[in-house]
Amino acid sequence: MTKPTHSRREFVAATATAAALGVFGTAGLSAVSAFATPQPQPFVPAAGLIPYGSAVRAGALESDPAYREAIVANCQMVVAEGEMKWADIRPARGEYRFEKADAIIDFARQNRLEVRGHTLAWYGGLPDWTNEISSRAEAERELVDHIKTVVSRYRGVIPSWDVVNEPLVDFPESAASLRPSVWTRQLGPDYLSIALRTTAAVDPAARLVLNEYDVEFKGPRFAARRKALLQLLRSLRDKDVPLHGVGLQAHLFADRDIDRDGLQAFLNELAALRLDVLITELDVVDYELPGKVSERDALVARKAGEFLQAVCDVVRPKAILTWGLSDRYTWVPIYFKRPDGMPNRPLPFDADLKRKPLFDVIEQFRRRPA
Ligand code: 9MR
Repeated sequence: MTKPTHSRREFVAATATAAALGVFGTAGLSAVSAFATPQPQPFVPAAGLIPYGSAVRAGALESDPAYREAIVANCQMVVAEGEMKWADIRPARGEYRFEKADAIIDFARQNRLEVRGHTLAWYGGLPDWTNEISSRAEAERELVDHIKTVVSRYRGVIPSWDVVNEPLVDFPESAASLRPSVWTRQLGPDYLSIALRTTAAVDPAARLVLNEYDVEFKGPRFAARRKALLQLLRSLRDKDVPLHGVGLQAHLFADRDIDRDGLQAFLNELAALRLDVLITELDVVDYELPGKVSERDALVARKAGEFLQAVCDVVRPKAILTWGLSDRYTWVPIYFKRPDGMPNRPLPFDADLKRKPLFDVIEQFRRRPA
């Protein structure tokens, strides 16, 4: 692994105070009560840098020491790629399984990393049994029970949650164009306020985030998404529904243009609503890019740079997370395999854990003064 340009030491020093305040807790993790630490203190990024983090996989953290070390060396924050989704936590009705989620918390605590929670109310990542939910009362009971159980377990440990994930259809007409799911079928748009209000009630100190994708590009579909999302955010605000931030997933595509003006106008509206901006799942889908690796890596970094420039020129994101650290573990080939059969390279480190130009671009924006 190449030596990172910023050291973990900086972060550890800056978080010593937070540790002293009990942010990370000291208890073992075998008992549920181990998570019942005091309310989270505000996260203090090293030397004013924007904190950087990555989605992680519990299995890989356990089986792959080099990957684990790379995460520890380069991240200040982690988010579970799947282990806190319904499918993992609720494999069967009435059953909660926390082994894998707890393993990530345990890893983060041992290495003084902050954890973001992902995700509580989503149409995806649901276990099959949720298809049997057949009434409004049952849906509300399951959603509320899930949020109460999961959020209270990690109260004081997870200071920021992607409560709502991907609420809109691909090409929305308005805020009413919610993506169909068991939640919209049974609860309609109320599922959003139920999820957000329940999370706030269970952990009043948690920062509540609505996480969405495909809002940064040029073209009518993306403009419609920004417009519908703003409408949705305003309607939540009008109803006094608690919400603190918007997550821009930022699954960028090398062949799509960033709409700098459209994105900045959107971000200015978020600022007017006093909503935080987080970059939550950055990566660059490279399936249509040339095969030559150096050329491809440069184009991936350039695309991310264009996006980060557009964002950071108008707001300072509270965090920048990529959806994985290394090309060794990425969701991209599930949907976007390259036609030439070469492996995808969407992330800041390659499959051998060597740093790529994308890492340097992120680093450059993290270091920009506030
Ligand atoms: O990367 C995740 C993949 O491993 C899972 O199979 C999938 C379904 O749970 O979700 C992927 O993560 C998604 C994230 O939760 C929400 N935004 C899009 C991400 C990539 O598909």
